[in-house]
Amino acid sequence: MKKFTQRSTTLLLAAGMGLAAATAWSAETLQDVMKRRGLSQQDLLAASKTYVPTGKRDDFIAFSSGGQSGQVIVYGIPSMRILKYIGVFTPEPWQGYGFDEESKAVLAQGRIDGKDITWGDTHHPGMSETNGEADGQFLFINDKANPRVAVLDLRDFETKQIVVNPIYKSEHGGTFVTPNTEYVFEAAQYASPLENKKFYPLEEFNEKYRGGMTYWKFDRKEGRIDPKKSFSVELPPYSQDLSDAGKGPSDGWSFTNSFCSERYVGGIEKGRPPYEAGCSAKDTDYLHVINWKKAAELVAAGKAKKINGHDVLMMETSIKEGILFLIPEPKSPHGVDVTPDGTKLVVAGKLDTHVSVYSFEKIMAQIKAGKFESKDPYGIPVLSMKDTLHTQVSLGLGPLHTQFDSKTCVAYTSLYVDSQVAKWDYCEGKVLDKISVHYNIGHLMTMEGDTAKPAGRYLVALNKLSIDRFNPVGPLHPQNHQLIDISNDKMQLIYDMPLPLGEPHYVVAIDAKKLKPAVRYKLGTNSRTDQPHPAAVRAGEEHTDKKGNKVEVFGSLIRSHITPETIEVDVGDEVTIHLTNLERAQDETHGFTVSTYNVHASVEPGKTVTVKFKADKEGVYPYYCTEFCSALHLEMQGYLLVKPKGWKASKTTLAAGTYTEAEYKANVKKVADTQVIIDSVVAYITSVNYKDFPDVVAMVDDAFDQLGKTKGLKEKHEAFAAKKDWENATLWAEQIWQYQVKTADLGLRAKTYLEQNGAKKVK
Ligand code: RUQ
Ligand code: CUA
Repeated sequence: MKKFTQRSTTLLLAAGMGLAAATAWSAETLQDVMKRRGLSQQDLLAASKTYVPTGKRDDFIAFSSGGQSGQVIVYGIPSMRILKYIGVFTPEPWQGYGFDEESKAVLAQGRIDGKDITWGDTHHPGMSETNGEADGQFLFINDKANPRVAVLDLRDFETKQIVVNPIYKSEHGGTFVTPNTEYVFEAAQYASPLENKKFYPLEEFNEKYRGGMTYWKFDRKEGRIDPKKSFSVELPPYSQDLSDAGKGPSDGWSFTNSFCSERYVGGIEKGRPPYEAGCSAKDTDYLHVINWKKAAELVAAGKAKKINGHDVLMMETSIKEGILFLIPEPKSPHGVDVTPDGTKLVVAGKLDTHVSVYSFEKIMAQIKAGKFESKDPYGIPVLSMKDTLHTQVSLGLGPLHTQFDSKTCVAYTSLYVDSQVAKWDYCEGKVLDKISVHYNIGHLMTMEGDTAKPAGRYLVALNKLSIDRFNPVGPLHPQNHQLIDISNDKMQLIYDMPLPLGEPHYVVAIDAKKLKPAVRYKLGTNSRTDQPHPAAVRAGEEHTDKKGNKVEVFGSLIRSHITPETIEVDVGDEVTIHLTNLERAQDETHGFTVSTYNVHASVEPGKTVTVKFKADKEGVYPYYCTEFCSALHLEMQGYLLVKPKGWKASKTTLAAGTYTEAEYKANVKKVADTQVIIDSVVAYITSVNYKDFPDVVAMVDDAFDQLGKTKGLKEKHEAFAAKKDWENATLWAEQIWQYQVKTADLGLRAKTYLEQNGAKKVK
């Protein structure tokens, strides 16, 4: 401890006086490095396109599905540096997600039939849009296995809500948003009876099993889905797959693919060929075309039927009201993607070498003229494929998904079997370029490529297999996200990123400038509800209540101190600990845990978090801060004392330390020396235009906040010294220094910031 103290004083002195260690630059040249590492010119070019120097930031932020982890992965483009994993459908310890009461309440919304589901098969993230453009406010993501949708707020990158689909048993084609995020929608995948827990044998598949499209109403002001205003459209058991929302001229409509419209069931155990044969026997499946705007009006007019308490527009009604149509599409398609101008939709064939481009105008003309080539077995009008197609283009084997460029008419389609990306022109119907990827690409993604205004520049290939691309880590391989530069005529592969968390089906990216995340919460916020936390406290308001066997602690956290530092309870008590992080400083997160009680909280500046447990084991349980928040982070500690039944104290005083006058004097000198540094830093900061730098203003406020806490302590240690109580005198002097260190730390950070960002002398 002593040693550390001396060293940090020296460090502070060194930094305060602007001393820096001498840096010896390597004498190696670029050519030397290329030779030593076996790099080509091409490699260097790729490196220079992705390298983001220290202190600089990425241009785009990507939100990737975390696949089976049930999380969202955030990374930067072009550096491909991972910035965050966000807990969504599954507990995530770092963020205390699932370990504190506020986040447990969010996860509890995702329970199905009263049971916790602690995994998720996350597939498709979708960003909120305003006028068809990505607005950086919210992110949505679905769970295919357990049909759920989550809402994340991009002000704090936290999961705020989980809704369970009331009528499906699985869903894949979600989440997609309408151009003003009026609705977030998802399509059922594997057909099943819509009524909860109803059993029908497979022999009644055609009659009793159903698919559907669910339109979740999003309340942007609340930042939540409103299940009461949401509805579904009942569909035949055709395995509805990926979908997209119309935009521009096609706004108000949604488009959904399907596979296995053969309605084949049974397989081997029923003495029939397997699903894969039965589900791809016919040449075509159905593209579902739905007028969701009109569907919403019909639901509002009371034309829906309640199933499991949820409004469902039955097929009969949809047919009668003319809001549901089918168009044949080449068999077993995968993605359907609406072009940025909303005039066309691209359907990828999967088992066909073609992508089919449908014209929205032609679709509408056929519907208006009532020209249907047939009806499906449920009576849904079927439009002619020939009469609605704009063009078909042969791209290669296994086309899956399509994304768009900022350049008009330019699209990119993933070719799963060929392991390639095809760049092509969907207006003229011709291939422009192809590039190999590694390997077996599923989705692909361009910057804001789902929106009315794609940003171009980069494309990410989400490859299902990585095989030999990375250092081997056992039979389970990471996925491979490959970054491709699309700013020129020829595509160039520039980076391989292993993604080690589940199979990330899809990812979306947004211009980093559109994101405006907060750095702190308003003091005392429950971040999961965005409301003031009823158990929040300000400094000095901390207290503990005990009623019967319930102990409730209203505490706080600030460098480097947990209030309270001792919690005494009786065995069997129910303990609730609320903690408010009183910090204002950026990045001053404190964590909190109690030994062996399986609780953890991440408490960012301003946040209030609650942990709860039953103190069912007598004994001594240290609690501490789990984030290395300050030089005295390890000392940010306390004890939970769980007393046995009928326990009586025998001693009532704590052991005294041994301190001398010399130690006291040394501490007083240390305080005086540190004050000199603080004064010099303050003199520098106030000599420049620091008020023009909001980040610095926040740091300076925080620094003075810390320094303000020394008030009255000088009188205190001097009074103890007068009584020759060297322990109290020394420790209170030390406490002044603790506040000074935090002040100086902030002041030096502010000074460095100002020096590096061109602050100018005032006066
Ligand atoms: S899927 S590889 Cu789950 Cu989006 Cu197409
Ligand atoms: Cu607070 Cu470590």
